[in-house]
Amino acid sequence: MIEAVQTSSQFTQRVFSGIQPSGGLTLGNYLGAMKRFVDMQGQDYETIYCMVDLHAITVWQDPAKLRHATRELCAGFIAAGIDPEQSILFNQSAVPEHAQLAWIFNCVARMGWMQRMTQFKDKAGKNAQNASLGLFAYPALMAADILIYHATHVPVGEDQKQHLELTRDIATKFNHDYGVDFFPITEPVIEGAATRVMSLRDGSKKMSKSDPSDASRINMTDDADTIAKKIRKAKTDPDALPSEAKGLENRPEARNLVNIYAALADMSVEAVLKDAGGKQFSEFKPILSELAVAKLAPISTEMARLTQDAGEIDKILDRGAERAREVAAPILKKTYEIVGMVGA
Ligand code: AQP
Repeated sequence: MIEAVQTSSQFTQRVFSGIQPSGGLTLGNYLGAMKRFVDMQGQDYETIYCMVDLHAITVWQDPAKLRHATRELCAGFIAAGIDPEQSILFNQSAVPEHAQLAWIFNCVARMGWMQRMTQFKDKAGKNAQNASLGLFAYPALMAADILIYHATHVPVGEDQKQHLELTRDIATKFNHDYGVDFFPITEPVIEGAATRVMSLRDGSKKMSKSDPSDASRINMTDDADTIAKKIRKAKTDPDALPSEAKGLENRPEARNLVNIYAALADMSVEAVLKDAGGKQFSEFKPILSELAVAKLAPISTEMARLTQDAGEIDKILDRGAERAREVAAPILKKTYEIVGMVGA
């Protein structure tokens, strides 16, 4: 018989989020995710952050580059302010419980739910028949990443909202199908000025590490000159900046640069426009570059320094995986019991 399980109100306040080592970190990843991970550390939550390498291989990755990107991402987390003692920091494949729970969730999620996922449609493009099965199943693995820790809060960028809704649907269906209150209904935390940082070349497209155009994004490894050059060349319109946020409507490129400034400066968009309203981009862009370099250079310098010591990074990841398994293993065991698996 299944023992009584926790009720939702008894779940520990626990934050989980991850980033794919599918290339270098972008300013979008930093402002939309990592900077906010740092803000949530040391609050009233346990914080668990992951390099989601199993997600990265849903699209083919060169093995040597994947190894490097995973270590560099770990260095990025630390350089941005994640303390591997205070938070649990590890890579996904080192904790097999993620993939094990994902299989259970593959059997809970419905084909129709997965077929509605816009990220799959975007990433698979016109050639969906040739996309990997893993890319299609990605959101079920993401649900497992979150729920294997009974995470209650997940800070993400706007692009992950639909996957978070699916995570809630999977938890609800599992709880309903097995008559338990075992998995929490996780809250997405999507807030701040930079929940969707756009491409510098096209204000209708998300800034992304896999965009073929390097000029479309600021990489966390870019040096000061490169950052300044990319901002100087960023697409804009001919008008001056408005002095109120509603003046940014239908001006996606202008809105993007103002949002980036606001997020980097920890200011509201309104406060930025109070100062910058009336300025031409020729005047605003250098101010933005200066701020971006001031905020990002210390992180990229520290990231480069830490990345050089692969042995030290591996030790941090190993220790993080050990701590993650201490949380994940009992939750997987209980899930297996609920589902009716014998043994384990
Ligand atoms: N442009 C963005 N603006 C705000 N947040 C963003 N995130 C990603 N891009 C932006 C957030 O970063 C976290 C980690 O994302 P990910 O690496 O797991 O995958 P992704 O969302 O698919 O990011 P990319 O850069 O576009 O990667 P590729 O190109 O490999 O697909 C998430 O919280 C995401 O919301």
